[in-house]
Amino acid sequence: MELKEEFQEAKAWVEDSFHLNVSGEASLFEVNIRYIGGLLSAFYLTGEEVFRVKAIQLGEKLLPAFKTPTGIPKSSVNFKSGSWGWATAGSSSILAEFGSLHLEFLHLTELSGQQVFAKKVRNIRSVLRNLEKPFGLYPNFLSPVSGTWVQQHVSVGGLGDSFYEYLIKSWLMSAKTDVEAKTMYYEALEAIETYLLNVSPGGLTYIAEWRGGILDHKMGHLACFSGGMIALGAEDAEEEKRNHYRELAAEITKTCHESYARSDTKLGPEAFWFNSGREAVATQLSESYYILRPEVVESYMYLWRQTHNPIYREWGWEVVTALEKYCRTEAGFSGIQDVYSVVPSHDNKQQSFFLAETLKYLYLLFSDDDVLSLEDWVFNTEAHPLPINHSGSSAGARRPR
Ligand code: DMJ
Repeated sequence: MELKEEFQEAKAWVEDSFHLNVSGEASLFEVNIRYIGGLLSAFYLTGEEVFRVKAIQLGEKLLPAFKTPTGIPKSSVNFKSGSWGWATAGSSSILAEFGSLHLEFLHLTELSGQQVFAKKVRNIRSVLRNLEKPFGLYPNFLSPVSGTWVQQHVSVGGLGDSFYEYLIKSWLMSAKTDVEAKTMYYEALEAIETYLLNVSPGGLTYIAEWRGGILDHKMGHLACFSGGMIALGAEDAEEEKRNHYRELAAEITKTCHESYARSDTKLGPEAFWFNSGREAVATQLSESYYILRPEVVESYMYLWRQTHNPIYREWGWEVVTALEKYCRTEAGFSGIQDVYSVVPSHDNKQQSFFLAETLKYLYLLFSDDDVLSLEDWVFNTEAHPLPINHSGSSAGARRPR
């Protein structure tokens, strides 16, 4: 983006002020997708050694979280003491968290020569592969001690989401050699389609949440990344399913657009329902907020690159206009508490994924296809680009040009 001065400033901060010997609990997942992902991208895009070194040091800090009987990591780790603990889910580990390490950890092995990172994520893969799955579905909670599912809650939104994303992206990042990831992705998608996919009376396609066989007819904003994921994966599906997946991706993305279009601000709520005659709208204030999330524009970007249908740029522009109107503040951009009110009540937070993802996907939506081409890059779940392995090495890394 030619933001060279800002880049130099950020690099100086990483060099001088990004200290890792700090006390306090850090989330394995968030540190991985936001910090390690960001550092890896910065290294691949610039070749600056400091980013490679920091990414590896940070990766080493996370390793104590894997000291469990199954090797399924716990959710948090203390950088200073190296102790590790439980996170929000009581005694379980969360599918989207331990299932979204694969891309970054393979790159850590590639860039450090240490096999330990790759070994950790390959073990997670094999534990998951070998587990009995209810109807082929992956529940969101797993005990890292016994290696058994803790609850039967399945979701393509929060708690599950990026696990599915990392399967298809592992296949793509390996230059289509990681057949296991591909197989697991299409099997999981098929189960999701069979048990979670629905069409509303008004004709909107959505992915519900599953609780031991009972459906919650709602979709979280987070689940809206799935339009983009299904589009991305459509091209490598069996030939007779490709068109079907392209259409499914477009339908889900259309539904997510509806959740924006049906609000007064033209920004979408945190969750929207399909019940009691209501479609694609939040049903209570506690789920009516928008915190600058990226998933909907992420799908517009993938669908645009796949189809070049101008509707996706039009929809993206609606978001730009609404962000300017309702989220811009003197100091930056802020989330809003109610997308159904045109008098914005700001939450006073600019989430880091706004720059990393929301603005990046919007930028890419309006760029030529060869800017971070999908032939050469996969985006981690925080939209940090990682190179596709065209060289056949273990992770897929290519030295920066
Ligand atoms: C991001 O941190 C990542 O995309 C994550 O996978 C879930 N969603 C948030 C932003 O909404």
